[in-house]
Amino acid sequence: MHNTQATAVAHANIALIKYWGKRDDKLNLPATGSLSLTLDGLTTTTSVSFDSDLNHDCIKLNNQHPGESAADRISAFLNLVYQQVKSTNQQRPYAQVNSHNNFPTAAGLASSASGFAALALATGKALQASLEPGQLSMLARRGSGSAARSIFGGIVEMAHGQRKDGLDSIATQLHQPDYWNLKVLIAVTDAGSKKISSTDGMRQTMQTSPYYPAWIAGAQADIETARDAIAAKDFETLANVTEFSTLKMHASALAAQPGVIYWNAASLAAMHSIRDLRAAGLPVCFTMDAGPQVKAVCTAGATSQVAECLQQVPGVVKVITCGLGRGVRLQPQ
Ligand code: 2P0
Repeated sequence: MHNTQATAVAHANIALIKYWGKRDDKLNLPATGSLSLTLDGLTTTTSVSFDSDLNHDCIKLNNQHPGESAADRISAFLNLVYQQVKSTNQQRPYAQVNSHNNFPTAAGLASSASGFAALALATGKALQASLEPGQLSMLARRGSGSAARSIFGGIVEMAHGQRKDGLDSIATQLHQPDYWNLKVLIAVTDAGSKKISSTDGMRQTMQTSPYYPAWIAGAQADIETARDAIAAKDFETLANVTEFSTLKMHASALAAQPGVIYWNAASLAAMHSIRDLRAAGLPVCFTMDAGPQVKAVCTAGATSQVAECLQQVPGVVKVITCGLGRGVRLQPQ
């Protein structure tokens, strides 16, 4: 190998039924399954070029050198893909990695899902391997649990899996992006980066929250409820179980020691506004992740009313509207 290059594009995703907690740290296996929407609006484009003339990895995220820990995480991921693809423990060639998000990373929106999904495909291709979607999902999961879902477009389910080696902890597509015209409106309430990472928040919850066992106990039933509601296009049932899952996830985190609080005043105000809209008959519900942004999920016809309402919530600085997006793919050279 002298110089081999590939570029891949992936979208972020938002979980309706949440992943929160791990059954294995090293293999990054989730303690629960999850169910998500892949978002067309939030896109990462990543190119990987292995070059035998390099004497270290050259990594840039949005044209800047990332911090040491982010760079180490990416180099470790390149090692993993190389070992899997080449079935070897030999030292790999170094690589140049350039990754760009079309959304503000500083807005506290998760970029690890789209980031590791794009990196998995670009790295595999640059190594001249053709990886099946299931293999890509497994690799992406090692980078970040939510990245396993961004391999696929539309509506996606991530399996908890039973195996210790994680071979069955992969995502699959439930429905294509055009199956249901749903929109996700992201109400940005804080442009700063998040204070407690998902990985740390999960660990603290698992280790100290008395509500963690209850969170785990109900997760599978929530997935089944959501899967059935989606199959029937029953928005109301989907809305109820979506809010149930996110509120239970946050309740378990809030009850950790010390409590993990991702919400700010505007987050709470936005959740109330969304509840008010639903009470008035609009098909909309909320979900929140490991940060203060609130995501409203609605049917397409409700989009403008939901956007107007969110824009008026005190503390909401920006609203980003997304539809359902495609899975990871290569960018033609
Ligand atoms: C989710 N989140 O299902 C949940 C809900 C955030 C809250 O997946 O430790 O960055 O890298 O596997 O994937 C974010 O967690 O965590 C996440 P790691 P990740 O979307």
